[in-house]
This record gives sequence, structure tokens and C-alpha cells, in this order.
Amino acid sequence: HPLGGGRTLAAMSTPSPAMSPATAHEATSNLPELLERRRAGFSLEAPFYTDRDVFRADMTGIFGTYWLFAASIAEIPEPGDYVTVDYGPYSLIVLRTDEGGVSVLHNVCRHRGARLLPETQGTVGNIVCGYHSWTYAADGELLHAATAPDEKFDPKCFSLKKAHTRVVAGLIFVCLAPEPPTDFDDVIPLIEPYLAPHDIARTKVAYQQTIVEEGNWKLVMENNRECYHCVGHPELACSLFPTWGLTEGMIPPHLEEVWERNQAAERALQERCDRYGLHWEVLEELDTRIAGFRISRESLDGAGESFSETGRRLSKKLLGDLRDFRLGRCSLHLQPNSWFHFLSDHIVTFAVYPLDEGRTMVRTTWLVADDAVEGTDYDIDELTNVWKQTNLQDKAFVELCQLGAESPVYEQGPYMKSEYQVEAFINWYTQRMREHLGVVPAA
Ligand code: 3BY
Ligand code: FES
Repeated sequence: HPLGGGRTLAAMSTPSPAMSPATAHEATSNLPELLERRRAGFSLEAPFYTDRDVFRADMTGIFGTYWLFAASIAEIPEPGDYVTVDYGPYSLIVLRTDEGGVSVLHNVCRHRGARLLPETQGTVGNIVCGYHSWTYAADGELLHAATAPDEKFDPKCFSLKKAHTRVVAGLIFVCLAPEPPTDFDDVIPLIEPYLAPHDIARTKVAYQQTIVEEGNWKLVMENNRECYHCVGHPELACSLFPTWGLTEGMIPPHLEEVWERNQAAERALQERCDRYGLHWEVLEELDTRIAGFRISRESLDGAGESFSETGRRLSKKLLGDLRDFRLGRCSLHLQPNSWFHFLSDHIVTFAVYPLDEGRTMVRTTWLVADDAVEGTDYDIDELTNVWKQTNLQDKAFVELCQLGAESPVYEQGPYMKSEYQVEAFINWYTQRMREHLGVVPAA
């Protein structure tokens, strides 16, 4: 198996209850064994966050297998525009074709493997390798290889490798597996009606922030999936109810007042959505589906319009054909690497790109209506303030957890009720990895 631990699955079928948790400092851990003995309701053992071999297995078992968020079409508005996105060792070119479609190609030359486009974004006609100038069309076809004539050389055999692609309401998803899981195709019609009214095709990128967090990609995802820590987000808490993710019976005394306000705002929002024919119901299948997701439209505090100190709009132009600013936030959480907030006046997309076992790139993109004028309709600093601050606060939390996981005394801690979505993410992850490695969980 990929970790070369040398033990067969049969030999591991009876884990000793006395077995102590593996720490970051133990010799390379045996991933099947760690997956087999995972303790439900608790955080993962340290090697999941610190071990290079676990990271490599994540890249094959998760990032090489499932549907991933790459970018939105607003990032590549014109034919020839491209962005490159990297997931661990994989690098992809996401390109707008002359026909207006999206082509996703592996960023690896078919001659001797050179990275073709080293920049994170740009515009190309044909794709020309910087090493020996092999030249590819936007669809990956090899057009030209400067060489002496050789009958045995057939350019048709050396097209760039393609990734599977789905564009969902302007969000570009990729799958690197030879055969993509089909379950995502069942999720698309569920989420598309929530997102489509915000019409990404008629937005533009107002701002993009790329940060590197010194933490494992799973810590970045876990942190996103709970608001237990939201007191650490004073700017966000002005508009995003800190009761997010809680339900009746889970409300601590200090949040009861906020909960009442939240509930009233929810009812008002739902009535408004019904009037406009907008979906608001929570659909949640975070670990019961291969394409784990959660989508909803939820109210915002204050004026209820946007992520600002007062809850008031941050751009004066409504998106798409929306007719009201008070539409709260349509939020989408997807396993394994993304989350989104679609508001009436702007959209924020978040993409997680793992770099190595201890570092993760997080890219946040703010989209506004394509006819919104900077300085007149929106101010960049005001538009981006809440999530810029929140991302930096989250980065600090993630980095504290990575430091903790590196300590020899780190042990798995219990998830609280309000962290059920963290647990769902970890359940999703461990289940997918067990399937990948053929592990049967301990009884
Ligand atoms: O961005 C999110 O979707 C979640 C909601 C609150 C905490 N976290 C930032
Ligand atoms: Fe690309 Fe040689 S490696 S042309």
C-alpha cells in the first residue's frame, strides 16, 4: 500500500484498545491503521496533520479522486484568459476557450514534463512550453514540435492531459480521476437554483487575496466548519449571526438574545425569498454523500444586506436580476476544498489549495456586478474588510492548531455539538480515505 508499512490489513483487524495515539514525532505512521482505529466524535490523531506520507495519500485519495473547486468564470472573462491552480503536486491550467467554454488541462508538457505556465494567471493564444517550445492549442492538442522529420512521431499522441470539468452557475469544478464520481452530477441540480440568480457570468473580480496558512489543509477546512470560535471574529460578528450552525436546544445562555433576533430575521428572510421565488431551505448532506455539501440562504444581522459593520450593502449594484438588497447570504459548503457566500451585492468564493503537510494556500475572491464602478458603487477596502480580517484571524487559529498537533503531548479532543460540521467533514474524509485504501473500520 502507499505507505509501505509492510503490515497486511488482516494483521491489523484487531486493534489493541491500549494502543496509545500516534504523535507527530513517531516514525512514519501507518495510515490504514490510523483510519481503522479512528475515534468517532474526536479530532484526528497528530500524523493526519503532520505526516508527509499521509499528505501524499490525501493528494491521491482525496484531491486526485473527488470534485474540487478551482476558480470562477469571472476570473477568466475573455478567450485565452487563464489561471493556474495547484493541489499539492497537481498543477492545472483553467482556460477560457475561443468558444466561451472552459478547458482544464494539466500544466505538464508532454515532451519532458516541464511546467508549461508558471504564472498564476495570464492570457495566452497557444500554450508554448518554455523549454523546447512545444506548442499546444487551447484544447490541449499538440500543434507544433520543432524537430527533424520523423515518421514515428505522431503529435496526436501527445496532447496535454485533460481534467474533467463542470461549470455550475459560473463556478468551475475539476476532477483529476480517470473516472469521476457521478454523485456530483446529482448535487448540481440541487445547488444550481440557489446560485444562478446571482449570475456570476455578469460579475467581475473586484479583489483577490491569496494567503498561505502554516497548517494542514484539513485544519483549514475544520476551522471553516464551525462558529464556536466566532467570538474571535469581531468584524464578521456584526453581520454574521454567531449562532450560525446552532439549532434549537444548542443555544448557550449568552447567545439567547442573539438567537431570538436571528430567528425573527430568518422568518422575515424566508417570506421575502418566497415572494421572489428564491430558495432558502437548508439542504445538508455533508458526509452522507460522496459530493458532501450544505447549501442554504440565511439572514444577516443589522440591515441584513451584506458583510458590513451595519449589515448595509457594500456595493450599490444588485447582482443578476435580483430586486432586493435584503437577501442575507446564500452559503455553500462543499467537501473537500471550498465554501462560498452569495449575497445580493457581491459574492465571495474561498478555495483551499494544499501545498504540503504543514502549509495551505487559501484564495478568497470578491465578485461584484460587472457594471459596478470602483470608487462610485463600491470601495475596495470596505468591500473586503470583513473577510480579509476574518481570514487573518482564521489563519492564526489554524496555525495554533498546527503547532499543537506537532507537540508530542497532543491528543485527540472531543467535538462539541456546535462542531457537528467539523465532525461531518472528518467523517467524510476518513470514509473516503478508508475506501481509497480498502480499510474496514474497527467494530
Ligand atoms: O464562512 C463560513 O461559512 C463559516 C460560517 C461561520 C464561520 N465560518 C467562517
Ligand atoms: Fe516542454 Fe521540452 S519539456 S518542450
